[in-house]
Amino acid sequence: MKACFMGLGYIGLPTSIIAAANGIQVHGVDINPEVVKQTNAGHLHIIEPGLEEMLRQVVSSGKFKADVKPEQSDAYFIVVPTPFKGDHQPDISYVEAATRSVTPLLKEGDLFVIESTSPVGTTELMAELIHQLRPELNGKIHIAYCPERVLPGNVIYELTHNDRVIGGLTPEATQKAIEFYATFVTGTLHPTNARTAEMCKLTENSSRDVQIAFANELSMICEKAGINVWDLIALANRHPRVNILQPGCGVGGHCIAVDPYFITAAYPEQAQIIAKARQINNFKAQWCAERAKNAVLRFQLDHGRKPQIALMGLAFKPNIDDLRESPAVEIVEELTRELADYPIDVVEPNIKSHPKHELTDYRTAYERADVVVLLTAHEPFKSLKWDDNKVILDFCGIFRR
Ligand code: SAJ
Repeated sequence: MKACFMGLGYIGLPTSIIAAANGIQVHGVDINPEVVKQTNAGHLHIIEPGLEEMLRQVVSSGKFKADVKPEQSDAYFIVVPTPFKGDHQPDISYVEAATRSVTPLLKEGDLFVIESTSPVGTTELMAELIHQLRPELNGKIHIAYCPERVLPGNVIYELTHNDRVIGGLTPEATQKAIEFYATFVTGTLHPTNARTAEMCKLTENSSRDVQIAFANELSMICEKAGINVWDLIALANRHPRVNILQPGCGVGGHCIAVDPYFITAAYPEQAQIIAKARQINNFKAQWCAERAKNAVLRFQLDHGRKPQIALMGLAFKPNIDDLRESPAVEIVEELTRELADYPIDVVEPNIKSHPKHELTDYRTAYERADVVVLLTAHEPFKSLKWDDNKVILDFCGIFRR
């Protein structure tokens, strides 16, 4: 069995490496020649624990080869990004380009799977495209959609252990795709149709976004009501059927803050809660920035001097070095711009340097700060001691006060 993976990014690369480690002959394709060069040399261009060793093994065993062009295979996987164009309208042009580039190689009986997060109907659209370009293959290619659901940082475990949803355009295509994934997935493979599988991926991340929006809304209500939101949520969660998530300074990353727009763009009239949740989670970052600015100005009024400020955390979630779509970065940008003539320390313990901000050690920044703004709940921050002499804005629940 030979498989061609189109896209060697955060999902395509780990999936193709794990497939190769399980006996599949893999041809991994990326349009970036530097990625191809590094990958063939056994260097991982993404950060993922344990994966580089696996890459080296499959490269040296000859099971994995990266290239800038696809090669004839038995199965093709589209794992390219689906960004936005204009006002949060999904752009499937990379999926289309990857589909076009493998179409000339297709032969009867092949499997063609889209993994890229995609608007509902994309698999059908790509099937039409393939049939248009290769009419003789109409009905002879097995086409399916199979979303991934792994958590960056735990990819090797989750790629092999998580259940997966597999939706073919025909029951035979679903079956063919299930047989492929069964070579390396020990979780249950759930058969469905392509549209349901596409919607399932969007639903999972939208569900989490809506639940986080609920926690963020509670945090803003509690501030007005003079209630500790962390205590409140912990107490409400003692109910056997309540499980509220944690508030923060907004929602970041490339998935949860993005995928709901795939639904709202296509179904604007129906997707009311989903759209509102996006607004609330975006607004939460502005709300935090406003609170921080007010605290700084209040300190200056009360003490007759400018406070030393510590902005703690840039990553989009705890204990990672990923700053993509991070609300903490958005808040730090706004505060360093609007409070440009104030002494500010920016802290991010998971990265060595930042192109724009000089980084300060978290203990030094905390100790000398008058106003502390906690943005990301990194583990090391939990060792800091609460200090009544500081104004501490704990947006991510380090002190739970
Ligand atoms: N967050 C909160 N409160 C919480 C939980 C998370 O504010 O209680 C925030 C985080 O700080 C972060 C954002 O939400 O800014 C997203 O973090 P996350 O850990 O919830 O999720 P991601 O974006 O790292 O990964 C998600 C996962 N999806 C779900 O949990 C439904 C993952 O399984 C998906 O594979 C991934 O999106 C993806 O690629 O789609």
